[in-house]
Amino acid sequence: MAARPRLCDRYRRFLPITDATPRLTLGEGFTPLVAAPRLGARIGVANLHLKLEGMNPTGSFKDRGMVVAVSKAIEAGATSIICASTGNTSASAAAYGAAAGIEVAVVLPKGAIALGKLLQALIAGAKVVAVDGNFDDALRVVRSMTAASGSRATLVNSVNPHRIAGQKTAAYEICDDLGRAPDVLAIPVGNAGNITAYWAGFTDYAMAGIVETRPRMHGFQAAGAAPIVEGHPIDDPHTIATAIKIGNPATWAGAVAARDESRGSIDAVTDDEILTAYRNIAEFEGVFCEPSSAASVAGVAKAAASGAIGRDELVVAILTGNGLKDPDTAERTVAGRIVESDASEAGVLKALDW
Ligand code: AN7
Repeated sequence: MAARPRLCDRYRRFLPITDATPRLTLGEGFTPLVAAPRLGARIGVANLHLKLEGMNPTGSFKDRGMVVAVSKAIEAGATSIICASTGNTSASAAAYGAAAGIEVAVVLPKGAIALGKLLQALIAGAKVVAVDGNFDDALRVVRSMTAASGSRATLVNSVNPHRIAGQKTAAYEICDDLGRAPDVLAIPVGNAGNITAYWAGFTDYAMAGIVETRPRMHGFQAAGAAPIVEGHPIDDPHTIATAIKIGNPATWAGAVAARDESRGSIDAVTDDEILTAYRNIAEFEGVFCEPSSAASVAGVAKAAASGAIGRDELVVAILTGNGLKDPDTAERTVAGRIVESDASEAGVLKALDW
């Protein structure tokens, strides 16, 4: 496997990996960074790139951090892991836990998880508990369950520093692919671990002298779940972007530091703006991402319109998860588009209006 090393080997000098760390992998990382000229022209930026994190093994960026967190958990002797999740963390924990042969428990807000993500956790054999409450309630429960030393399970939410360490690798990949850091990094913000990890990753590369600059970090929350924008926790967050439906982000301070140190911003985008971006990403670039991921592109469109992002800046938007995870939102978006016909050439020509 010389041609394509493991992610943890490629960036080992920046990761908490030692010779004692088990070599676990599902082939995470190395995701495409693709130019998006048609989408860029549509939303007012001339040099837009999309980082396709939905190409990770379980279809989201979570795998970068999960591979490190689960490896370190096993190294420390853990036999079970637990997390709260809006869906993607649980899908990733279930998969890496299965591959490692350890017990996985996931605690989810009842009725608020995209179908694909729920099925990923179940099919991998995780124990799934749906609680009467939102993500913030679920996180509170699992944090208190694992707070005592000697707890039977390792917490693999992004409050686990190994998760953040692994997620930094996406920033390294972007710099390696571009040969420089971008001017702007646009990213959805939920629990705020990822924006924190990217900023740490860009900072690692700048400190190591691999890049000369760091990007402005532009984070975007859904308008009904925008605690950092509003400056206080939201008790009852709401948005169609269920992955980022979070009212009290665990890594709030990290997001604020990334924003301020980079002279960036954290802004809100409405569900309508998210859904417009979700359709545009697919229709102009052929990339199917999940609604929460489209918050990054919705945010770039908004910031380009206001002048906060300049037309000629090098912009990278992170598409954090795969569109196939949330078939219900996709189905609602395209409802009524199928035209029926009898099985004849004439019928199909007529149906196509050709
Ligand atoms: C597709 O899975 O919080 O700001 O429990 O799934 O690091 O939380 C997911 C978050 C963006 C936000 N895009 O990242 C979970 C969870 C997608 C996501 C985010 C999530 P953070």
